[in-house]
Amino acid sequence: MGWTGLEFIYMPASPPCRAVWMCIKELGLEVDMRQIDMYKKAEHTQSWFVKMNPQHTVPTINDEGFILWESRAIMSYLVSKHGTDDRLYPKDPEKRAVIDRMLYFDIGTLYKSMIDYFQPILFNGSTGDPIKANALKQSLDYLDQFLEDAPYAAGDQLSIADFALLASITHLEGVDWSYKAYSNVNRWVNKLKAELPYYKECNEAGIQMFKEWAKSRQAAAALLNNTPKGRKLSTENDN
Ligand SMILES: N[C@@H](CCC(=O)N[C@@H](CS)C(=O)NCC(=O)O)C(=O)O
Repeated sequence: MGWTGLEFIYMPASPPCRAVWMCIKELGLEVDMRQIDMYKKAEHTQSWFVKMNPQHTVPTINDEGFILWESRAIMSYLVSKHGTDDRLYPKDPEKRAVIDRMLYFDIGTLYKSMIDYFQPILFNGSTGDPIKANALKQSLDYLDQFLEDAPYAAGDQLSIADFALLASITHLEGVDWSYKAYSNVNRWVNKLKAELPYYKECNEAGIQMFKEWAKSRQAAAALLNNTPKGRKLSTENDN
């Protein structure tokens, strides 16, 4: 495939990248996929990338010179700029407001509670903080309530909020944190996995990649802390 004019810089293990990738697929966009290696080569710290995105985060897109990062902003931009309709992010103020509410819930509450809990475990080898675990459980409870009567994250229709939240929730599969007890969340995840023809392509290898990286972090932490090898990550099942 030749140069499409729209470059998508990503790493499959990154949930926000998986969300944008699903959005690209749903919109049927042709993009230049530029995968970078952040784990071994720290390619996101290289000057070409930092010049482009001083925050050096993926996903980042380059749409004929227009550079944008922040996955949720990228998704709304892609729908507005390249969507054949506004289905995934309707212009109707109320519909859009509900989608925005869910996107803010994801970045500010759900995904944040996951990062807050797992980051110290994966980066510092610490055992899970029960207060942070509770915050994560509470976020999952909220999402479970939101999905009680709704087939999709923001109501009756698939939207970019589903991509953001689905990528966040399935990230838990990489650290063996079971969300099955949240029955509405579980039903919604299974429904989307079955409905979205691109789910596997955009998610499975990335989740596996994250899982292996998380295991290697755990082994390194075990060595550092002189704890027995193979110690399980502190997950919900241990609490
Ligand atoms: N809120 C951002 C988060 C992006 C983010 O933190 N991405 C991670 C990978 S999951 C990253 O690029 N980290 C590298 C860094 O911060 O240097 C989004 O949704 O795009």
